[in-house]
Amino acid sequence: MKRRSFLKLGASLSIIPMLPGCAASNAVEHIKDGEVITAAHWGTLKLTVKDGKVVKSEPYKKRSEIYNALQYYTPDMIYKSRVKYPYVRKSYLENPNNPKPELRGKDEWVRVSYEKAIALIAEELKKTRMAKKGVFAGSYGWKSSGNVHNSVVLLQRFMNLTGGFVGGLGDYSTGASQIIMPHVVGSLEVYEQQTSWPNILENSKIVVIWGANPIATLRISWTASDEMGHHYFEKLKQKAQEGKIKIISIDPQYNETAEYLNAEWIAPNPNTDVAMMLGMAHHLIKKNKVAKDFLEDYTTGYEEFKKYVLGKGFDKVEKTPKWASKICGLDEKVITALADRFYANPTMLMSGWGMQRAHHGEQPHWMLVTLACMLGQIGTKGGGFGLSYHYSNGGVPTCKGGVLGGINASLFGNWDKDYKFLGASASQTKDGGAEWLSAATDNAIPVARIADMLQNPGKTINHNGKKITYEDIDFIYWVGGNPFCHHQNTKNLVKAWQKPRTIVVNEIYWTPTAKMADIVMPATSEYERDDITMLGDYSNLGIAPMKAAVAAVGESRDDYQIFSDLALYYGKNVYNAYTENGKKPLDFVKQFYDGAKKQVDAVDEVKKQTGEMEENEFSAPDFDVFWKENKPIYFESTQEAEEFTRFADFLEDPVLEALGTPSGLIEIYSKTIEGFNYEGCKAHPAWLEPIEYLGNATPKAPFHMISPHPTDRLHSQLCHTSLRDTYAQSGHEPVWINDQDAKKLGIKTGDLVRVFNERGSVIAGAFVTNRVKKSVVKLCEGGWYDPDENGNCKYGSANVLTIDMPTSELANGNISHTALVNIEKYTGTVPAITAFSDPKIAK
Ligand code: PGD
Repeated sequence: MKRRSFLKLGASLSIIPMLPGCAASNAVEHIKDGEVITAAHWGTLKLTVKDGKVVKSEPYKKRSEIYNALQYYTPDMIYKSRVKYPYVRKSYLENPNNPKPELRGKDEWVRVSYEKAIALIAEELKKTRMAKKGVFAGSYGWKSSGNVHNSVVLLQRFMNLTGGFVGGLGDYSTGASQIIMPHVVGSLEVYEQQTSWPNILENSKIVVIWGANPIATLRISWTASDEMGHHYFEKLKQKAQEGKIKIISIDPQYNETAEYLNAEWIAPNPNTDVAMMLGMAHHLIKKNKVAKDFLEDYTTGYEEFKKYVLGKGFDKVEKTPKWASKICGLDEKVITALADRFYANPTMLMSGWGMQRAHHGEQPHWMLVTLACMLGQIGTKGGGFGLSYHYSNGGVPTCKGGVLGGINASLFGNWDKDYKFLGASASQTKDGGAEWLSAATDNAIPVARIADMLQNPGKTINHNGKKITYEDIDFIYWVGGNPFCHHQNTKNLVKAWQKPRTIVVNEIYWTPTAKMADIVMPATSEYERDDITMLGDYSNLGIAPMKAAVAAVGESRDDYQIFSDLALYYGKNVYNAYTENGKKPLDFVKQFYDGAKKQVDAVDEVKKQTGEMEENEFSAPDFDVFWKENKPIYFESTQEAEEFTRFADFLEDPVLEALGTPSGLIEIYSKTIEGFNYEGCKAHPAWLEPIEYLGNATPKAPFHMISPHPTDRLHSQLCHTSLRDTYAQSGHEPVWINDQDAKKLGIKTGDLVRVFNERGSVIAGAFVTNRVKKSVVKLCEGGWYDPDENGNCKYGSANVLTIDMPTSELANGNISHTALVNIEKYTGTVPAITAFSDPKIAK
């Protein structure tokens, strides 16, 4: 990062005194008794409030019969495991210059006043910058719903105003696919609207759910789930029952979705889907069942790929179904029959993202697209591929209404006029921002390389054709995320985490990450503050108010308040810039609503002109009425959205509707990637052996562990609630073990087991089932890390066992589904689980 500008700023800051007004209370209007309608990632909720406390939580206006357990635990989300006051780790408080980082997670905590905590954070941040050390505020995480209290953006808005930060690139969800797909089809695909559900229901004959569990994952949305995805899966089930659509689940586990849909189950070994697809491709070539016209008109590089499949490629191996069978563990006939059925029927290949969270995770979706090209159905109403049917209700027709704005990390106003005090001028950068703003972004790292960066300052890595050099990070500020649950190889992260001098976390709960900080600021939950959110991501179904239901718990403060107070410490002008001259959260709520209302009014106007709506009708009331009524407003989809077919325009005219790839076509062979000359990603999709999988398993680690998203949590969120009692086995995170494997190991459901490998071990509760393939175990991600004295986990957090390595030099995604483990019955003394209790607080 270039230091000149913020050094100048830092120097000027040291003379700014603390200003009065800091730590204004978090007062917010709320009712004492009654009902409040609000929304969370897991849907629209009706909360019952009695004597100023939330006593009941249930769904509001369900759009699907499918049960969503997450909607019933709001009281626990408000009152359990809370960080109620600001705390500083004892050794850090004693001497921030020699804070004994090895005691993170072990030290006692000291309660301090809010004002003291604000001053300490601000001073130590200044000190870090003066010393020319790096500040990391990439702060990855799913935070809470709400367009104002977006904690990650609020943090970055503050950092941008006070000296910049090292950020994160991409995400843990789709790290590999979001980089490879633009090379292949010119768009992200993982976050694009899908061919509409009405089209699928009408035109598909086979729906393949390939490594996805939408009945579980559609319980949540990035904004707030509208449950319309579940609604369409109900319709899909109906079609299957009528015998009109065949549903196939390709997955090492027979998941909730397969069970719900009574799907045919094909269970390849984990991480071997590419080999399986290559076997299918070989069969299609040999049987001359290839859509030649499609390949010729819409793709480039097929001939190179064909050579590879037929054994004339870089590895000289012919990818016969027999070859594939040995790797993926499926019978040759299963592979060839699937290929035949897909070729003969309109087939929609709906893929999840788990398969790309694996070593060489760039390959599975590239290969899936290639297979779909060979079948020639891309752009048709019932065929092709889709990478987002399991996420945020992809495929649900988009409604026409308004879209809410949100708080942003960049700054408002006129640069030269409003931000001169920051010591940079608009002319310094092309986009009107300060030099250090661009520099911070330039130095961003692929999110999952966090531990690598902390441990190796100055190291240069390859990333999608570029070079990135790691900063020397000495200050981390994390909000809205839980890296001690989400990042791979937790014990290595514990080591890496000892490198910086200062770590600050704003948290609602005493999560494993909060416990690993130096300073913890108590954040309000979404039920204690005013906010607003969209309903449904792709569907744009409506807008929900998120009105505070209760007062802030303890001395917790909104992240907005915390960062406003930090900004004030830096000076009145910084505060004014941060708060846009003193705006309160409700001012932003109104501003975002009013912006959306203008768009809704314009849609209404057209309807009035065409007679679809009466002159005196309106879809969006004035803000005061909307807020007082405390009810969501809903929009309607259009005929066009109902009929939407992804890639239909491209199919119609590949020249005028060319894709955003260098050739304008689907790139089965990418010259761009060829030019990168990476070991881990060739110029066409290929089988590249994972570092760990059943094909190289040893007696020391004979099982492949998959760690998918949990059904009854959102990652680590809700793990501390009593919902856990409904799925835990003997109080621990459940691990699924195949019944034949369990028999050999003498393990029964409810037994405590030790799951382990060279990276660490966890105690989990066995769930014995025939719904997971032999030699595979399933331990869902997101269980709270509960370290014993050796850093092993007493509760069952999957990432203690996973590998912290990039997918390849192309995308640097995480490889959480590539891990071999061993498992045995636990016979030792069972340590008490402390993950959900408060840490040691000094008296
Ligand atoms: P969450 O549990 O949602 O997980 O990782 P992520 O960190 O997003 O964490 C959000 C945290 O934010 C919680 O601790 C919550 O209390 C806090 N929070 C919520 N609202 C607020 C707020 O308003 N203010 C503040 N200050 N804090 C708040 C998820 C990540 O895990 C993701 S997205 C994926 S896709 C990955 N998936 C896997 C996987 O499949 N397998 C494994 N093994 N590992 C994974 N890790 C990744």
